[in-house]
Parts: sequence; C-alpha cells; structure tokens
Amino acid sequence: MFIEKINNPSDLKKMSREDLPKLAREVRDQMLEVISKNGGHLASSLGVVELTIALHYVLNTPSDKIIWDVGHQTYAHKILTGRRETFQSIRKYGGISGFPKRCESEYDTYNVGHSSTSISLAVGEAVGRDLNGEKYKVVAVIGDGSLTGGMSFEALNHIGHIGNDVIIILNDNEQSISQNVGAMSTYLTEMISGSFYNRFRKKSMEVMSSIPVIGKYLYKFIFRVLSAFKSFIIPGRLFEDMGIRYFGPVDGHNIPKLIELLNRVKNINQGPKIIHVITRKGKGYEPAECDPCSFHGIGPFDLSTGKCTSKGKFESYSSVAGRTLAAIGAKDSSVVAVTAAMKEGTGLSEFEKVAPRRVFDVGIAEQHAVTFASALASTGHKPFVCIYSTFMQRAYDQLIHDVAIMNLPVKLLIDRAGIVGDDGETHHGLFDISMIRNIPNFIFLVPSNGAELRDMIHFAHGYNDGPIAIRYPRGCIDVENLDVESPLPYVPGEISLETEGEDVVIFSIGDMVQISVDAASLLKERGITATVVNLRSIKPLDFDSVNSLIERHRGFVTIENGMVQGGFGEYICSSVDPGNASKRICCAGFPDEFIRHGKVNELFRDYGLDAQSLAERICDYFIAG
Ligand SMILES: Cc1ncc(C[n+]2csc(CCOP(=O)(O)OP(=O)(O)O)c2C)c(N)n1
Repeated sequence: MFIEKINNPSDLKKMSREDLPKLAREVRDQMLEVISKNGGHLASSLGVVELTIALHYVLNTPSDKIIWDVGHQTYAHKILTGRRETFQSIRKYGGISGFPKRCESEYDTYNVGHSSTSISLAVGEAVGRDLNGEKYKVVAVIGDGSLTGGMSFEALNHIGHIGNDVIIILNDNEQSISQNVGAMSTYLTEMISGSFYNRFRKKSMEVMSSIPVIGKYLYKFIFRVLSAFKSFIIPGRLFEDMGIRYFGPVDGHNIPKLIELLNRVKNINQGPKIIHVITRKGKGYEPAECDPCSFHGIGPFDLSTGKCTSKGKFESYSSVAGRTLAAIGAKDSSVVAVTAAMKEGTGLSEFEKVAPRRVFDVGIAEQHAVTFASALASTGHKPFVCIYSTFMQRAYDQLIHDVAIMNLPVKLLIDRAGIVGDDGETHHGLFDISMIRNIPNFIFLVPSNGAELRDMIHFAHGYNDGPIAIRYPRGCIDVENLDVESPLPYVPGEISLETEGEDVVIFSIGDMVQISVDAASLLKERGITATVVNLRSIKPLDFDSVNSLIERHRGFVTIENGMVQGGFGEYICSSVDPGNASKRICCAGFPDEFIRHGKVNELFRDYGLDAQSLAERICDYFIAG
C-alpha cells in the first residue's frame, strides 16, 4: 500500500509519477470506507483526489499556501497531510473537522466553510507576502459553483488590477450542489467545448489547405469566418482581459498533465494566473458520479449500493417548508421562491415541481438573493427567500438596507437555525436571533413543530405589511404525513402554555420547547413544578403575558438554540419589570465562544441544554435558594 507510507507531502514527493494514480485509488478507497460510516461531503472530495495529489507533489507545502474554497473538498488533502490515521474520526464528536482548521494542521492555511472566500484570502496572503519581502507560492482552489459568489468577483477585480503573483485553480465540474447556474457557468462550459472547437478548427484547416487549388481559397474564407468569432473561441478571454493569465482547460484526473501544467505555471513568478481544471464530481464511485447532488453531503450509506442507512423517522422541517410553499404557490401565482444554490437542502424542489418558472436559483449569492427579493416584493410578488441561518449572515446589510428600511414584505425562511451538528462552527446557525431581533419592522417567528411551521408559512403568505422571518432547525418533525394544506390560524405574539406549574416558568422557543417539557417532567419527580411557555414569536413578544407569568412564579428561565449574547433571553431580561428581575434563574443557550462539531444531542448535553441538565440547573437554584 502506497498510502501507508505517506505521512506528509514530502513522502509523496518521493513517489514515482507512475505510481501516483495507484495512490489516488487508495486515497479514494479510504475516503469511501470512512465517509460511508461517518457521512460527509463525499462527491466534492472524490472529484479532486488527483488535483490534490498533483498540488502537493508540485508545491512546497506548507511553505507554499493552498487556500481551499468552502473546504468541503479537502478529504484527500487531510489524508495526505498527516491525518491519515485520524481521518476515521472525521466529523465525529472530538474527531477531526470536515473542513480545514488551522488548529488541526499547519497545512490548513485558513479556516473555511462558507463559499467564495478563497480568492480574497489568496490576494491578501500574496499582498502580505510581498509586503514582507518573502517568496512562496499562493494557490487558491475554487469550484465553479463558488465562483458564482460575489466575493470571488470582487477579488478577481482586485487582483486583476494590482497584479500580484497568485495562482487560482478553477475546479470546474459544472456542479454546485445541484447543477451550477448563471452566465459565468455557461461561459465556462462554452470554454470547454471551445477547446474542442479549437482542435477541430486546426484539423479542418490542415485538411483544407492540403486540397489542391480551391483548398487555398476555402482556407482563407473559413479562416475569416472563424476569426470573426475569435473572442468566443479563445479560452479564458474574459480572464485575460481582466489581467489574469488563463491556462487550460486541463483534465483534472490526469496526474501527469496536471503536474506538467502546475510546474509550468508555478515558474511564472509574476502576475495572477488561473488554471482551468475539468473534474468530475463523485469521480471513482459510480453512485456518486451518477447522483453528485445527493452525494454532495451525505449521511452514512451502504458502500455496495450507495443507499443511505440513516434516515430520520419523519420528514424534515425543510421538507415541510417546501411542501407548504408548494401548496400555497400552486394556488397563488404571485408567490415566488428564491434560493442561493440550496434548492434541495431547503426543500424548494417541491415548489419547483408545481411552479418551475417561479423558483429562482441565483447561485451562491445570498446578498443578491435578498436584495433581488426586495424588488420582487416591491413589484407586487410574494417572495419567499429560503436560506440557511449560517449563510444568511452574508446578507445582513441587505436585510436592513434593502428590506427593512423600506418595510418590504419579503418572507425569509431561515433553515438550519441553531446547532447543526457534524459540520461544526462555520455552519451552526447560532447568530440569526441576535441578527434579526433588533431590526425594526421585522416579524420574527419560531415554530416548535411541523404544524406550527406550516401555520406560520401560511400566515406569512397572507401578511403583506412588512418583512417576516421564520427560523427552524435542522432535523425532523414529530408526525407522519402532516397535512400542509389545512393550516390552523396563527397570530404573531400569541404564546402557548405547554405545561402549568407554580415554581418556575420556562420561556422557550423552537426545538427547545420539547426539551423544556421533558425537563418539567424531570423536575416534577423532584417536587418542583414548571410552567413551560412556547413563545412561538420573538417579535412581537407579548411582554404583558411574560411579566405576569414571572410574577406568578418563584423563578424564571429562558432557553434558546442560539447565542445567549444578543439572544431572546436577554431581550426578555431587559424588558422584565424591575421587581421581577431578581427571579432570573438562568438564560440558557450557547455561550460566547465558537461551538465545535458533534452530534446535536452531544452538544446540547455539553452546553447544559438537554432536559437533564436544564432540570439540574433549575433544581440547584431552588435547593440553593
Ligand atoms: C455562503 C455559502 N452559501 C452556501 C454554501 C453551501 N455550499 C457548500 S458547497 C456548495 C457548492 C459549491 O460548489 P463548487 O464550488 O462548484 O464545489 P463542488 O462541490 O462542486 O466541488 C454550496 C452551495 C456555502 N458553503 N457557503
């Protein structure tokens, strides 16, 4: 086995070029074996095995810097840079991360997880290097999907102007999570076919000029016609015009070709360069090649069939959101749905089935998605923008400047709110409460189960007086076959009492409601009775009811799947009547630090947010008090 001898890239360099494809097979096998058990971003990582080997073979890492975009494709990089043995712990609690982490390895240049940052980081790294008078190579690796993100264009614009020595590897597999979208994607695809066209042109010219007498005239005529289309057939013309030298396209699974081109480009010590590498997402594992979208991020699966082995008992919140929107959109043609490259993840494929022309996948462009939706709202449509909490962070200014200030009725469906588990700190949705609760004009709702989500989406559909946001977690709802067409009436601000007691009142939202109810049962066994309040709405918040409930109990607790700082618990505490303030037991939530990866229940337990820990905290208060 070659893989067993590779403890870092210097071992890799000792290998003969002929053996590198065999190493690639072994790296893929290890990846498949581990990810089929742990789950992860398989298809993207399978697609760049040869590219990763070639990069570490040619570059002098870690002195030369590889900067990965998103970082979900770095499994081969991890295996080759000293993490072969710990790879089996990837994405597990206490194990290595599924994304690059500086604290994990000196080969991980930057922590990443969100898209379209690599070129900006590479430009900054190169400028910093040059200011320091140092000499090393800086290489950004970005996918064609990530190139749709605005930051990449901003960085290309900058580097084309300042002209420092940077290499950008464009890993083009024509896929984002689903098929890539947008004019840039079309341009890249045409460029690839353009290269075939170039070869075709050369061949035809040779044939024509060999025809006696008329061949010469035919040649001139055809040459003139083709020259008229020159700008379309010179690959990379757009980049070249921006001051970035273009190389490629090159087959990203052909290691000798990659090594040859990388060496050539590495030796050009001036200016920005882009190498266009063509890869196949899921390469080397048939189920992933055939269905790269499902294998983009996959749970544990059976290696021999490619079928998932772990499925939630019932459907996910995303699926309820998608089905509800589809039911509404089928009846109301003013409803439009907007996604930033997450059509499947947010459940919008359901909506697409009933209204394909009213789903807009804008690429990995959350900022554009929100501002685009504000104008859709202004022109009389009902835009639902479906974005994961963590990626909504990208569009904070747009929420304020383009939506809330004008009080436009944009409807945000904030998916994966709260802790998300295995993807870790870059992906947890812990900041949306503090982000949105203090923006004027917003209504901000939090369902605690599938039926409430359905009711709130129906409410949002009928509400056109301003913006509204609904946050819901990753994971499954609690019932089978939820009827999404027959909502119950919902009134924002209306609270619901889940249990009634006398000692303590627990104000909870979302997935914390069930945990609070479970804690109440545990407390009852200890002789403490609790009222559990499902607030359902962060804004508006019924402060009169909140204050009178506090009044009636000996202590109160707030609990949320979000940051305590800036969370709704703080909001309640700041609004409590002064006489009640001393009754606060705790504001439960995540503390002022970044939360690592692990299973959701493991993280709840660690941070005192499971039913057992919550009950203990409350007990301690009563025993001590
Ligand atoms: C800001 C942001 N939005 C959305 C995502 C979710 N996401 C992760 S990877 C990905 C697609 C990336 O496509 P590409 O760069 O082509 O890489 P590939 O997976 O095809 O190798 C998306 C949309 C993200 N990581 N960051």
